[in-house]
Amino acid sequence: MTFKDREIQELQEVALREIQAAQSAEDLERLRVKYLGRKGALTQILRGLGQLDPESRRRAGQEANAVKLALEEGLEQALKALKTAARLAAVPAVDVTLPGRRLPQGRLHPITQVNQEVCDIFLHLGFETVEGPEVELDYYNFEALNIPADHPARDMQDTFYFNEKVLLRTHTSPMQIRTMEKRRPPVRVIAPGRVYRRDSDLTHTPMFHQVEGLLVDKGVTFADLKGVLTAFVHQMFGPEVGVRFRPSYFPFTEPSAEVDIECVICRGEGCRVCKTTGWLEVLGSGMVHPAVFEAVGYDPEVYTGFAFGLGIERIAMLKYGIDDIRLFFENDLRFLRQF
Ligand code: 2NL
Repeated sequence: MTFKDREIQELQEVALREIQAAQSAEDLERLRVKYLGRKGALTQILRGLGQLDPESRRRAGQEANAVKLALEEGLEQALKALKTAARLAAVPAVDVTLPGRRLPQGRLHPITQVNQEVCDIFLHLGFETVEGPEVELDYYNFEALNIPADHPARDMQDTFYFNEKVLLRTHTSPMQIRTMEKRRPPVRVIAPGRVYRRDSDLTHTPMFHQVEGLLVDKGVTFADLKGVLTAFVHQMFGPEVGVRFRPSYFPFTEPSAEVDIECVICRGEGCRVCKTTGWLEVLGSGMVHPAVFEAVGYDPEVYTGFAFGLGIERIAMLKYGIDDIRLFFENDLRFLRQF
């Protein structure tokens, strides 16, 4: 190795060490000028090659060109490393002691809660749940329930029609008709679901939730109706709450009765909510009309049964003392979070 070769190699070692140590892009630019610039160290060496013999000049020239490439490469890598370091330094440090962000906790809608509560009580009394379509045939919603086309009860339950035969169900009774068509007694079912009526004010919405129940067997009497519905009311509102059965009328039951509970607001004293009567209506009921049994092919001389229907929104309003049914459907979290 000639003196020149060693000088070139030493220059490379020193230059690379300085490049490694550079702290900024400006440092690197200074080093580039220092070694590779027009008056730079390597350039000086290359200029001095003219004095060497041809063989030495060729070797030293190759060597110097390799060093030039190595330094260029070293400068480029160092600049890249500096840029990466700067980017990482700009990211704020993670404070691992900070508490995590809490996810907001959801809950069941009050209507869903009350619906589950009602169904649970009847499941424990031996009833089974059946569910079915909200778009129904006029036959199942009215005709089979002893409400012919000219019946005044149709007006009370006016609904939304798709055409003459197809409508949105006004109660979940159609599911009970469908169940009786498919099974022989004993039948013990409840039918929860959405129902629709052309109605809208403080206590009525065009869509609401209903649970209907039906029990059919040989020898079922009005005493069974009273026993089951009293048990339900005591489970739902408390065993100390008074219950009364008041005569009423439905086309699909005979006799019919509405079930009242002692006013949960005034405890029977008389107030605005119970309109000074001391009683609140919570459900409708009755012994299944023989015409309904005939429609599904049950012999009314052999079988008797009772049925009932209640509105979930109404039960929820009484239970929680809510005076406007529309609150359930506005999806205001300040309201919904209370349940
Ligand atoms: C109410 C009253 C009631 C029924 C629903 C019923 C069903 C069949 C046969 C006979 Cl398949 N009756 N259901 C009976 C009496 C009352 O609902 O006020 N609902 C909100």
